[in-house]
Amino acid sequence: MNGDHQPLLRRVANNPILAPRDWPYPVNSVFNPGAVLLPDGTTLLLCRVEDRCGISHFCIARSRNGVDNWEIEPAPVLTPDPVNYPEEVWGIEDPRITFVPELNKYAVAYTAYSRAGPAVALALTADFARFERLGVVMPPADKDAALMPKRFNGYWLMIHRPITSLGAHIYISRSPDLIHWGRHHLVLPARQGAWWDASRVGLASPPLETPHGWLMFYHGVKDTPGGCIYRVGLALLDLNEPWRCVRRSTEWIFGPVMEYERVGDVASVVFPCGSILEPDGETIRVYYGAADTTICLAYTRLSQLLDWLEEHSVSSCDIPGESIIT
Ligand code: BMA
Repeated sequence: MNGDHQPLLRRVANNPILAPRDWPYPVNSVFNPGAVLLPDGTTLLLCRVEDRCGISHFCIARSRNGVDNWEIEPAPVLTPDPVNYPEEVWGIEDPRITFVPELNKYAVAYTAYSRAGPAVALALTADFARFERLGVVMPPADKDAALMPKRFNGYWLMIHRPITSLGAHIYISRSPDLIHWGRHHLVLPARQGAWWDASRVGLASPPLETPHGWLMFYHGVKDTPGGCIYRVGLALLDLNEPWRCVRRSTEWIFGPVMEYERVGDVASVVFPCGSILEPDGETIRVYYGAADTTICLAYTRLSQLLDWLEEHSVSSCDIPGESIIT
């Protein structure tokens, strides 16, 4: 399996780094965290925590080295608020964090879940203590979203994954004010047939800015008679026009092989929502949910990913001979 013969992502030995038993209050599972490196060097994970009713909220864990000695806050930091935000009645899930220098705030894009289905909601925070909710920004069914950290030609950009009658593909949309969104543009479609990413694709962690373009981890899903398999692939979006996909990996770079990735509430899932490029500009930490049960960490290197992508990609996001959407 690719990613195992020559692993691009290397798991830390103490995975899972965070598990339900570590939590200071009773929970079912902890997974799919957003991640950010704070100015003082602390790593902050905004963890998705599923309670023992099945409803998710967010809780913060902090660590000096991003690997161990996590300090978990004694109570949730953001819980569903169905009175004011009915779209959250069945929980809030899968936060993805972007620091936005223009606002001097972090933007947290997350899934708000209700009987209408999953929707994308956005909140702003300066301190991860108080959050300003902007409400639903992409109506159901939509998820797997992150805000790009700056404006392009005056417009904010949001990566997200609507489900339409044509399938579950990655889009970028534009907004003048973070509230009103339009000009929806297909960026990266699911492939077809037997491909590893044929059933659905979605953003993994928010893309990393490199001189060569925005490096994007994405998840791809394959439906099999034994259930879904969630794996991770790579794409490179144009630096100035990120709605243009420049390269897309043919193979996945990371898949569920360890027991903690194979066995859990949802089997065979690796699901990154946060990655951190360290100050050396080279080391990348990828935080991911394993089997919808625990939080794990893998390391990789930026130059290695870019070199690999050169050799293992198609130079557009379509596949020659397979027109997916016309
Ligand atoms: C996706 C999301 C993730 C979850 C994954 C596997 O659709 O809901 O939160 O980790 O499915 O169950």
